[in-house]
Order: sequence, then structure tokens, then C-alpha cells
Amino acid sequence: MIGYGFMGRAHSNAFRKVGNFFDLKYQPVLKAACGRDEEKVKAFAARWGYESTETDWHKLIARDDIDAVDVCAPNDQHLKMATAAAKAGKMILCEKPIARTGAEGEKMVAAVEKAGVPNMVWYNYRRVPAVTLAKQLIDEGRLGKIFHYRAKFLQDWTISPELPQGGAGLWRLDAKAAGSGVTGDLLAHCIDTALWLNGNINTVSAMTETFIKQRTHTLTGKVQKVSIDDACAFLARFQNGSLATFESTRYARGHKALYTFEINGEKASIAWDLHDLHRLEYFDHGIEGKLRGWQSIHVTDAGGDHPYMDKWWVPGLQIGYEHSFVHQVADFINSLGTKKPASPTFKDALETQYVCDAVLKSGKTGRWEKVKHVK
Ligand code: SOE
Repeated sequence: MIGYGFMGRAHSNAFRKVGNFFDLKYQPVLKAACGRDEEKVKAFAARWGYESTETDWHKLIARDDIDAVDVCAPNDQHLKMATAAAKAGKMILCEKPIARTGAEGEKMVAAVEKAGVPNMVWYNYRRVPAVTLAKQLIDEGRLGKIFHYRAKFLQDWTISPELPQGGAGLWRLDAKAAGSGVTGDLLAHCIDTALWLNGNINTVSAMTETFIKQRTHTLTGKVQKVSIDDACAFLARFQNGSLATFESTRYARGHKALYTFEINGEKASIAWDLHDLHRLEYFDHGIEGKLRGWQSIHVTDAGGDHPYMDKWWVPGLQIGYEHSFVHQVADFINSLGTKKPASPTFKDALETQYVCDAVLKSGKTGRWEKVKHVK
């Protein structure tokens, strides 16, 4: 494990729990945690049960007793860590977004393909059971032809001009470390889910804004220009002919993590909301007229009807955010040695990155931009 922030905790929790709930081909063993601050990494390792610590990630990657590396460091570290880990023949799990740009992502894809190592990017929301159920319903053809896709991810934690940029957690405000603002951090989630549910996006037209132009940088102590996008809204056209709107901001007062999507098809519509993540709203036009209406499906059926839920409690008892990471680890481990890698692979995540690149470009040019595709 490289990194001990928010995601270091979320992933460690998943590695620890997964074997208690899922039948696995291999049990994860928490060999080592790595971070630059020795005291902090030792405390992290002790809390989560890692056998050892390292303060230099090169040393971690060089170790023979490590088979898989989990990159939970800021985005500017992904390329060098993942390519070095691939060269050393390690499996790699990398935090989202895959990198700061498509160009970086391409190098990472090339490295894992050359090394032939299993790889995955942590777009965890795919594995919220209600979202996985949405995927099943779409793949079964229940929505018919898709007309519209609508997604947003709203937060409000950066409204204060006193908030610095850079350093722990706040590297998300520093374009050098993060690559972009809400586009790479939040819209990337919406885009990953959208590509998974509704196929590729061909063209985008975006507007971006940076509301607070200067912030003190934690590492230099100086007031520096803010180069990330604080807000971004874009229109998109999918390859299947459907139209989309996406919106994200960290300036929506009152909203903490309002990730929602809605899909309108010829025969049915689907809606989901992260704040109520165990529910899937479903409208089936095929239902007899007098009973037709939105159904709120409580996705907790443990009898096998609802994805992943047979591994948890009894029907009606819901699970939460952290379980999406447990599901992702389970799928990754059980995909090893099979012909079907756990998604999203680095290659899948590169497609999302290409959409982000086109969105950021369009935000600058003010024009519709074409999305590059992974071959
Ligand atoms: C940012 O606040 C953040 O933590 C993202 O980095 C995560 O990817 C998202 O799931 C929740 O919000």
C-alpha cells in the first residue's frame, strides 16, 4: 500500500474484510504500508495490520515478498509508481483517475501490457449493488433505446477562500498534483459509470470555472494561482446516439457528495443517488397503466436477486460506501488467472481520461471537442 490518506484507509479496510465475506481464490496479506512520514506510516500500519513499513516506495516495489502494489498516492505519482511496479512484475491497483492526463495514462497502459500484469483502477461506484443492478437491467435490454444520460456530482467543501491548496488531502486543489479539479476528481466517477452503462462518448462541449483565483500553498507558504477547475458542466453525445449532461462543482452549498445519475430509455428509466445508495429508482413503461409509476427498489435482496447482497446480511439490511471497495477487491482477486480481467482495467480507465481531456480542452476553447478513443 502506497499512501495512507482517505483511500489508503478505504482500501485497507476492504483488504481486511474481503476474506470474511467472500470466497476468494487468494487471501490478501497486508505485507507493507509505505509513506514518506515514518511516524505516520508506522501508526497507519499498526492500526490496519500491515506487517512492515517503508518510507521509500522504490524499496517497497523492489521487495520480493510483495505481489501486488496499491497506489493511493496523489495523481502526479501514479505514472512513475505504476510503471515501476509493472516493470518489477507486480499486480497493480491504482486510485482514480488513472493519471493527470491521457498521455500519462497511455504510458501506464503500455507498461502493464508489456509486463502482462493484472491491473485495475479504483472506480468504486460501479460496485455499489444498486449501480451494478442498473448495469444488469440495461444489459438485459429493459430500457430499450437510450435517449438521455444525466449525471452530477456536487460538493461544497472548497467555498472558503481561506482554504489552502497543496499538501495532505488538499493536493486536490493543486493542479500540478491533481491534473485538474472537479473534472478529474468527481466527473471522472460520473464518466466511468456512464461509459460502463451507456458506451463511449464521442464529442463534448464544456464550460469550466475557477471561482477562487489564488490560495496559499501549504507547501510553499506563498499565495499562488489556482489552476484547477472548481466547477465544470458539459454536454456530450454518446456513440449510441443518446445525449448527456454532466455537472460537477465544489461550490454547491449544502451538498457534500451528491452523485446522481438518471437514464431515460424508450421502455424504462433509471435513477440513482449516492446519498441513498442502496436504492434504485425504476420506471417501467411496460407495467399496466393504472399501476405504472416510479418504483423504489431497495437493493438488499440476499437471496441472489441483487448483486453482491448474498455475501452480506439478511434481506432488507443495507450496506454502504465502504462495501463498494470490498466488492472491487473480491472481483479483482477472483478474476486472477481467468480470461476476464476485473474492470475497470487501466485501459478502461484511459477511455475515461480521454473524455476528461476533451472536456478540459473544450472548457478552454469554447468549442465542441472530439474524444480520443482507446484502440
Ligand atoms: C473528493 O472530496 C472525493 O473524496 C473524491 O476524491 C472521491 O473520489 C469521491 O468518491 C468523493 O469525493
